[in-house]
Amino acid sequence: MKSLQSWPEPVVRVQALSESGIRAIPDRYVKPPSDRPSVVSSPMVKEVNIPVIDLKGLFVGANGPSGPDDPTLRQINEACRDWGFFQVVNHGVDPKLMRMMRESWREFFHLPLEAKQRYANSPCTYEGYGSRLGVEKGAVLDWSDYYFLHYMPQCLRNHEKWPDLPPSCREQIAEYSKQVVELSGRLMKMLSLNLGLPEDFLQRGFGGEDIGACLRVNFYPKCPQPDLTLGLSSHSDPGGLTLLLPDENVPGLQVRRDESWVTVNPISDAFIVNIGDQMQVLSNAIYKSVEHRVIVNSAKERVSLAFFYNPKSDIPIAPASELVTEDRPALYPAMTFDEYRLYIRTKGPRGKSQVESLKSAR
Ligand SMILES: O=C(O)CCC(=O)C(=O)O
Repeated sequence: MKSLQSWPEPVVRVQALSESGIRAIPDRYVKPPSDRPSVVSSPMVKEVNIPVIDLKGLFVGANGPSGPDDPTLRQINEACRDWGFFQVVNHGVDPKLMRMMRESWREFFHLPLEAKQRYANSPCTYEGYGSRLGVEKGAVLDWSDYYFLHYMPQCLRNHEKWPDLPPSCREQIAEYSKQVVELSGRLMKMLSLNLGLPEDFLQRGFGGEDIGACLRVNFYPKCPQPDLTLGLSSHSDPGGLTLLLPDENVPGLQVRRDESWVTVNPISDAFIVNIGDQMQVLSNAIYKSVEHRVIVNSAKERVSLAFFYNPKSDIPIAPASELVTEDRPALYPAMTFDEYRLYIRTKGPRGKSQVESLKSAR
């Protein structure tokens, strides 16, 4: 696609803007009033947290769930159906590695600009160091920079496109991604069982072993006018499952709950798991992806690592026939993930408009 060859305007690094000491953010980052986070102080925002689920009995030194009535499976089931978001603790990924990864990436973003520019990305693949999602000229932008890289499929894994600084970064990415892929695979089994399907069902639906997996590290610099902008606009994740390692000390992620936004309170060494659009399609909307966004603040920068576990990109994803009945016909047409993600790559984050438009098109 021609429009995805290059950025429509010169790229401005948000971190550089923030560090320049400006007192007012440029107009390009000012959101329309309805999208601003000022509702934070309204009574609409509930003081609740997304469910926190302890996977200890399920994964670590255990043989797996005891059966469909397993209490942990039940908690996962309720969280998927009710929230589309939950936090997991005792998940089997090394907490020390998680902390080291986050700190290495923080170090990366604090390297001199020239060191990061070597990895500057283009909208063609989005791989590398970037500062915007979407290629629409004149779009209102988000207050964040990021780094995007592929881990799977194996043919897209290119260590040269991963930062070589700090020196341990590449090694950590490889080990972290391996462990997070394992955890994602286990969660896929739990979700399959909870849909009343064989445990390998969703994995097979995603194309088997050589699925897609990529990492986006988000860096949200301090912002002099946080009430006027967002670190990341409201969106649902286009892929399958997302495992987010948030900044432990700086909340920022907000999850849509009916008409309000719930600010997630991150738990130490936990992952925040959420359902993506492809899982919504495959499960025929039994599981739903949920809109989320990120707010920023003037006192602290924030780093988060979003690991996306996606279907193989060139196979059609459609509602599983096992989940289609007379009462619940297939809600979505088949589409490959490559076709599907062109939307967000072109338009940038836009709430749940894409998956909803597929439904209404029928
Ligand atoms: O930074 C966060 O907490 C959320 C990031 C996110 O939603 C994303 O990368 O898609």
